[in-house]
Amino acid sequence: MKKAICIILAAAAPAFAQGQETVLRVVSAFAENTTYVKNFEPFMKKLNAEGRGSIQINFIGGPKAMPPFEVGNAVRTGVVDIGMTTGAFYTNIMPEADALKLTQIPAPELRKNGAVDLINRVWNEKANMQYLGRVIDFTPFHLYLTKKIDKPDLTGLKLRITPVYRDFFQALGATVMQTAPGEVYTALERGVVDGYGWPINGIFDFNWHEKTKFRVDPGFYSAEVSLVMNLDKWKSLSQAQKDLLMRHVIAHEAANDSWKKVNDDDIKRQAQAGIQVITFDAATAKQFHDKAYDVAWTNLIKASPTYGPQMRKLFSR
Ligand code: 173
Repeated sequence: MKKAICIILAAAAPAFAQGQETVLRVVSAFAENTTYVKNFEPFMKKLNAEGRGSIQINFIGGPKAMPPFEVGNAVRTGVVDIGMTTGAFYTNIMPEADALKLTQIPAPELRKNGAVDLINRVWNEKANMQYLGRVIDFTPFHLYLTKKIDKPDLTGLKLRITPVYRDFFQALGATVMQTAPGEVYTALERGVVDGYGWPINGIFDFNWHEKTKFRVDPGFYSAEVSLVMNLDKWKSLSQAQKDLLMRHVIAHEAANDSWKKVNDDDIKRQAQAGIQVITFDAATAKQFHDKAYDVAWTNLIKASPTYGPQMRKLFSR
């Protein structure tokens, strides 16, 4: 008799757990009016519609709510539940964060080849984060300039950077200055910098086209923006809540090829805005591109001798 009651209660437990609605507080390292947040809005809408009674997203805001370089720590400590941010913005937590820009295969494949498991081992252990999934993919970074160069020599140029570009631009001779995206326009306007690193898309969100004369091709790396979640909060979810959340994340991730069109459109728009493209001959272009990866992997492996080599193996084509 006792046993029967236990079985009934055990069977009912998931139903009770489902009955509790969990509200997840989300902050973005990118501003509300940017393409990155706009692309994320349908995700939140769909999840909130389907997650009624189970999981709800409460979008707190972007850099007005929290400085972009603090989002990682806020997720780590549980001040917020989920951050939409990029690894470069939380290298203060661990050097491996910035390695996500080095992936050369699409995010859904990284789930299959074990890379996401490796990411989660590191993110769990070092950052108290659960890595949920990638919201930007298929998007290279570029160097944008106010002055012309005719070879990949950045000597004498002062460039706005984040950790994404620091080692590479310095290896090419540049002087660098780190700023949040929100400070780039003023830095350009005042002539404090001669250029900046940024993905192929998005410069119009900040009106930087007004101050940009050149873009250097080829691009390099793969711009990474992802959803990361406080690990304790993740563990507190029921299996049904985790499944629901991940189903939406994985569907969103699988639709990331939409960025290809965004990027094509922005390339056209940049040309219309009068931004000239600086190119190199094929051999020099390959050197430029390869150097970006060599410099980044060398430094990552130095900083992370255990995980760096494993990441390189699973992230590279
Ligand atoms: O340039 C940056 O601020 C940066 O590091 C970044 C990373 C991913 C997407 C967009 C910008």
